[in-house]
Amino acid sequence: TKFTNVIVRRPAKSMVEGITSAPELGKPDYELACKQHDDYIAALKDCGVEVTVLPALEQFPDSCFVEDPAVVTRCGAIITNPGAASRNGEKDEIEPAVRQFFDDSRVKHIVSPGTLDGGDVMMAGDHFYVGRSARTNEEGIRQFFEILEGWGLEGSEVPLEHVLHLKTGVNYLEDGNMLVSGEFVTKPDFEQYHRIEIPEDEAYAANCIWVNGTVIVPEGYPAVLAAVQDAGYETITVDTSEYRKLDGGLSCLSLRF
Ligand code: CIR
Repeated sequence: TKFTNVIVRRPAKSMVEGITSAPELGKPDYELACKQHDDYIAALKDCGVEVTVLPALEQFPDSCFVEDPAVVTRCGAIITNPGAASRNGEKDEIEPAVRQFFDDSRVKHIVSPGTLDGGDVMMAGDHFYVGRSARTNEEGIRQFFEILEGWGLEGSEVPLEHVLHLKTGVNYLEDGNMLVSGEFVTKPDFEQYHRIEIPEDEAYAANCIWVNGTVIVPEGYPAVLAAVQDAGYETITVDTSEYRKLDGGLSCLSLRF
């Protein structure tokens, strides 16, 4: 795998009204979130990718989390049907940006009653793991697998018990290395990988991203940083504290392809 392009979207001031399961963490600070977003873009550029920066969308408080309304593979793009009502319209906003990179024949859609959030999709080579979650339903997964098959790719479903999205708890670092936390430590689906286990108190940092040999790690999680470095990766840390307040992390903030 090698990524050439990344799409991000600037956070909106309305992000303070974004969906969260952890209101006790407080509302995000918009100015700080912008600074963190700048740092995120800089880190991505250091990994050698071209970054397309889309403008903020005030009508969608969670729209900086571009990973959810689309899944982009080397074969084509899938515009999803996001499972949260306040986010569903984000799919129409991401589509034109994705179309800049793919011919019409290579852009597919998940349609109602199927729902799917890109955060539930994890690519490991030509295999795609899809979490069945509160956002991603059986019909959405069925449609997704049908599209993959048309491209000669394949997938398997992973039932989720505790986390919002699949990639909240597990992320593939290429080279057979899988970062796993919580319910994913023992799931048979990932037995075949070299699993790097994350301590419970650093579970948030399971959401790291591999970009062309470098792993971007959220700032402030020393055990995870050490484990990723021990696995042989160059690392860059980026503070995502303001996105964490909305259950979002490093992977959620970009489409990488
Ligand atoms: C949401 O609940 O949809 C946003 N507040 C967070 C989305 C995080 N995205 C992701 O894990 N891919």
